[in-house]
Amino acid sequence: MSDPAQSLPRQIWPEEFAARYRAEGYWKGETFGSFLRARAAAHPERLAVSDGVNRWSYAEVLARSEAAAGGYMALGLKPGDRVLVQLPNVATFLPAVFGLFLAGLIPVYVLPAHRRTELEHFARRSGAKAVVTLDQFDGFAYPAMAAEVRDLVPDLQHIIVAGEAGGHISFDSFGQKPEAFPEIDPSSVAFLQISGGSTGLSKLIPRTHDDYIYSFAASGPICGLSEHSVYLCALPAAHNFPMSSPGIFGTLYAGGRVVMAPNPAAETCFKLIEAERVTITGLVPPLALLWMEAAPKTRHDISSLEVLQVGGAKFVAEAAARVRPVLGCTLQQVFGMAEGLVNYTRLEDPEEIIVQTQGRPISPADEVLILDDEGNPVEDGTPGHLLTRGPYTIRAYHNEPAANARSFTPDGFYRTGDIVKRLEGGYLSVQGRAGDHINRAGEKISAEEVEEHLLAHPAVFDAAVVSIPDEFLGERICAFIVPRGEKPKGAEVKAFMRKRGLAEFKVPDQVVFVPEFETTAVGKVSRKVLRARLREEFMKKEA
Ligand code: OOB
Repeated sequence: MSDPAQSLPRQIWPEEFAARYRAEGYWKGETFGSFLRARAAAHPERLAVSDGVNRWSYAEVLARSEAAAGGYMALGLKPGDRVLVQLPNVATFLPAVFGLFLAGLIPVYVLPAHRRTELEHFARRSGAKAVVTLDQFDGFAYPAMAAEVRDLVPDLQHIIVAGEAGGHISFDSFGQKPEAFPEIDPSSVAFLQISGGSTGLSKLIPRTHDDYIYSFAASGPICGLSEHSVYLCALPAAHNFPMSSPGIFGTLYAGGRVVMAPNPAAETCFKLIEAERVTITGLVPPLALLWMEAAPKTRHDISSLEVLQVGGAKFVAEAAARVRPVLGCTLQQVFGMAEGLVNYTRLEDPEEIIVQTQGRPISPADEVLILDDEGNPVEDGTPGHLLTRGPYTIRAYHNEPAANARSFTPDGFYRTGDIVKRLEGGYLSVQGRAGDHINRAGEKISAEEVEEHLLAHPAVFDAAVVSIPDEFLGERICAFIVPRGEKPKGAEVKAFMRKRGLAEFKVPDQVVFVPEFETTAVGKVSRKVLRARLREEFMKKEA
C-alpha cells in the first residue's frame, strides 16, 4: 500500500453538484493566482498590506509572490507538494502563501502557537516537504523547532526562513521570477486548513480554489466590503475566520487593504485603528469583552471602525448588546467552521437579530439540516444537530477514512457537531454542541488529545479532561487526575505538558486530583459519561 501522506490531497463533489455550482455562478474558475494578478493589474499602486515594518502595494505583493514562487521552484518543489506555513501576522504572510499558490504548491496552515508535537503531526499527516517560517516572534525561535521536526520526519527537507535565516534557506533572498508558472486547475486543492480536534488529533481540511474563493468573494458584500475597506487582522491569520470571513483574502478580493496586527490586545489594535483608519475587524468573544472594557478609557480615536465581527465561540446576548453603545460600530456575529459553512448576521438586520442570533448562511446553495437524535428533522425553534452541505463545505477530510465515515452522511452532509435552533428567516442560534471538545476562547481543543498527553506522565494513573464554563474564556480546560502513588503538583503537570511540545492553549487551566473515577456495577463508564459527571459534580461544588 502506498503511504497515505504521499497521495495528492483531493476534494470531490459529485459531478451533478459541481456542475450546478458552476452553472449557478458560485464557482467561477478563478484561482488565488489569477485573482491576485487581476487586482494587481487593475490597481497596481494601491496599498494591499502593511505591518509594523512593511507597506506593500498590490503590484509589490504580486512581484514578491512571483519571486517566492521562483524560489520554491528552484528548490525542486513540484506542483501538488505540501508546504507547512507557520507565520504570525506579518505582511510576508501574503507573498509566502501567494508564492505557493502560483507555484502550484499546497500550503498547510499551522498556528504560531503550535509547538513541536503539533508541527510534527502536521508534517507527517500532510507529507510536507518544506516549512516556511519566521526567524523569531514574541521571543520564540521558530527555525530551531522546525529543525527538530525535520530531524524526525524524513520527507520534510527544506526550512525556509523569513528574516535572519541562520543556516537555513532565506525567504528574503528569493528574487528570481520563474520563466513559466504551472497551469493551476481551479477545482484542485489550494491548501490544507487544520480542524479543531473534535476527537483526537487535528485533521487536515482540503479546500479548493473554486470553493474557497467563492466563500470569501461572497462574504465581501455581506460584510460591507469595498475598495475603501481596511481590514485589521487581529486574530492569527492562519485561522479560517480572519483568513476568509471575509478576512484578509476577502479584503484583497474586494480591492481593500489589510493591516496585520502583531497581537489582538486592545491597546495595540486601537493604535492601529487610529493610524490606519481601519473600518472592519474580527475577534473572538473574550477579546471583544476586553476591547469593550478598554474603549471608554482609550486615548485613541477608533471612530473609523464601522464593523466589529465576533465569532469562533458563542457571544452572549448581554455582551453583544453593548457593542454598538460602547464601540460605536455595528456588530456582525459570525458562526463558521474551517470545514465550510459560514453564517453572518447582516449589517442591516434589526438590532434584535444581530444581538440574539449567530446569523444565517452565506449562500442560497447552503443546505442546512437540523435533526433530532434519531435523525429526523426538528421543527423551527427546537434545538437539534446541525448538518450542512453546499458549494464551500468539504465532503471529506484528507486521508481520514474512519473520521470521514463518522463526520459525513452517505449523501455528503457534514455533521458539524453543533446543536442549533433555526429561527425565522433561517437565522441560527447556537445552543451548544454534541461532542466533547473544548472551545477555549475560540480555540477548539480535543479532550482526548490532552488526556493522552497527561497519561504519559509517570505519576498519572488516569485522566479525564473536561470543559468548564468560564465567564471570560467561554470555556476553560479542567483536567481531573487520578494519581499513581504520590500526587504530583498541578504546576508540575502543566510544565510536563509544555515540555511535550504542545501549544500553550492546550495546557489545562486547572488540575483537580481525585482518588478514583467512578465505575458502575457493569464496569467502567464511557469516557463521555465520565466527563459529563465530573463536570456536573465540579459545577455543583463551585456553585
Ligand atoms: C471557526 O472555525 P473553527 O473550525 O475553528 O471552529 C468551528 C466551530 C463550530 O463548529 C462551532 O462549534 C464553533 O466553532 N463556533 C461558534 C461560533 N463560531 C464558531 N459557536 C458559537 N457561536 C459562534 N459564533 O471558529 C470559524 C470559522 C469561520 C468563521 C468564524 C469562525
